[in-house]
Amino acid sequence: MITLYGFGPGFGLPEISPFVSKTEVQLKMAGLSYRKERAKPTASPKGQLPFIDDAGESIADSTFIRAHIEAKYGFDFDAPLSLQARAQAWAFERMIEHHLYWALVGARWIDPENFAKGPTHFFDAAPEHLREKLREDAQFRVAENYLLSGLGRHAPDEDIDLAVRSLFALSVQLGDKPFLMGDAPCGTDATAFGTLAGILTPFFTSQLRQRAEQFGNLTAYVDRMMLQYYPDFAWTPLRQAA
Ligand SMILES: N[C@@H](CCC(=O)N[C@@H](CS)C(=O)NCC(=O)O)C(=O)O
Repeated sequence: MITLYGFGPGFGLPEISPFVSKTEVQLKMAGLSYRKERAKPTASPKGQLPFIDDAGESIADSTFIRAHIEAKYGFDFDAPLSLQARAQAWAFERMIEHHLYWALVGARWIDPENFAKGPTHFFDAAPEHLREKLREDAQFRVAENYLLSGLGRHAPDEDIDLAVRSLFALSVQLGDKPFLMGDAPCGTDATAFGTLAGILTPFFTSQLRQRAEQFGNLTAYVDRMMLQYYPDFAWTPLRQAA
């Protein structure tokens, strides 16, 4: 049995981390049974979540977990795709994980109101005399990474404008197809879903979310994916909420 280690539900989402969501959806796509446990990133061999334990073997990083599933269980996430479409799906995945994801991080961690509403609560169980310091240190570390990502170097409106270019690219790629690369889901759909749902969750208010909501096909896509992979989760469809 596979154990998936993640953060768990929160922020109006079945899983708060886009990367853990990606892996969870890929486990579902592959039809593998798994159980899920909460863990701290420090418990992971690579210091980040997700990681999995598969019969005593520990695998960290969502992309290596995917490779493990493909190798061990013979499941090809991109089975219907041509070689060129596989290359495009990989490029979109890199755009989502290395660009769009950072805009989500900025909206959650740098925006003071969203930080107070969300990530600050990661430290609620810490001893009171340490709590505020732990919060400040974590926010500082994330702000540093945001800067290093490149997106955090721009003025607040500029980073959103850049992120919107990636949203536009995704929206154009999706068009009126059910999934990013066609009629069937592929591995990158799990990635896109994790990050888009994280941006669009009604839990946080942000300029990024407002701009993302303008892409009607992306909101409908998140609603569809949520229904398909988390049918029991209490998600108010974005189209209905708008
Ligand atoms: N490349 C990694 C990225 C994972 C990642 O960034 N995880 C974040 C949560 S979304 C994390 O654990 N952050 C904690 C940290 O970096 O200390 C993957 O694909 O799994």
